[in-house]
Amino acid sequence: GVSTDQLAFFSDLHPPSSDFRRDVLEGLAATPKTIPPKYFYDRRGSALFDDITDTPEYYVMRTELALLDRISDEIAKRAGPGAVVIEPGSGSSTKIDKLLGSLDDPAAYVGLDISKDHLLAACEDLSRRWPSLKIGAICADFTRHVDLHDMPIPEGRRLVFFPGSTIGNFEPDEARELLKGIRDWLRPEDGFLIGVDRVKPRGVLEAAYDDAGGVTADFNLNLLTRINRELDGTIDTAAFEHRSIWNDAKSRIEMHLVATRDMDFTVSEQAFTMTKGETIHTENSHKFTVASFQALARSAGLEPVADWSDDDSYFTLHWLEC
Ligand code: AVJ
Repeated sequence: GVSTDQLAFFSDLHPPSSDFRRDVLEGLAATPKTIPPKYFYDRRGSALFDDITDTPEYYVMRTELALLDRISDEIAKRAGPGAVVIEPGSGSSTKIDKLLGSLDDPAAYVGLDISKDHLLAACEDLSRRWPSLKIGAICADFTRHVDLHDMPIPEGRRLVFFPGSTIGNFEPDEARELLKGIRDWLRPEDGFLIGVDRVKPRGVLEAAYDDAGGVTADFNLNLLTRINRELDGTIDTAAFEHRSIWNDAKSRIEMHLVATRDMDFTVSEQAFTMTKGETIHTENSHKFTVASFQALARSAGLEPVADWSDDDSYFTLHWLEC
């Protein structure tokens, strides 16, 4: 494992680890069949996600990065000197480096993640790139309420950073609970910067989740390969097709794996049947308008204070306060 020596603190709340086998067996037994998107990210899935961000159709990552560059002065002004950056789901080094590089002498970084290994590796990398920064780590499930009151968070104005439109992966009720949990970390002077992908023409969205090079298709289909490998599955992956579809009523892109013929398979010795055209629903990516996201934030007790968008109105960074 990774050492915790160079960290200012490490708090392990021992979050119950998710159970791939149980979730897949339950999801395949349900109607309609569904598997949570968090299981995309095995080694190959994580590499494929990185490749997705390089496709011409997937505008999300590059739009947010360009926006972060454009508004760096405003972020620095709002955060003030000596900020303590808190990142739930400590993720992309490119984004956190950009944010830290924009700020006026940031004092500390606190990462939170459900995976201890991922968290410690990310914090260790960060400490190598930002040697003078105080770095703390909290192993916890931030989709549940995480109480920071008794934790040794360094003094200073807090800036919670939640980029990437990860919020879009949650159902509205779950998203509200998550935001409420983050609200509880904030004091009146603190800020919360969150990246949110916007509603836009359906063709743009469907292409972003079904690129012509087939990278997103591979990413989606890799879930079946993972099931076969890790759960002793007999799924004929060649008999499935990737589909991305805009659900207007729910304002979300859905990804599915479509069975192209009737079939039987087993996973961990449990038998399943699918009929031609039946799908396994693997991801929802909710999209917001500025107003619909502000309404969600308000319903979680957060106050929208500022927002910035790219010139195409594809993506918005919202600054919220408690
Ligand atoms: C990582 C959840 C933000 O929804 O855009 C990208 C995941 N799935 N292409 C998104 C994803 C397919 C991504 N998030």
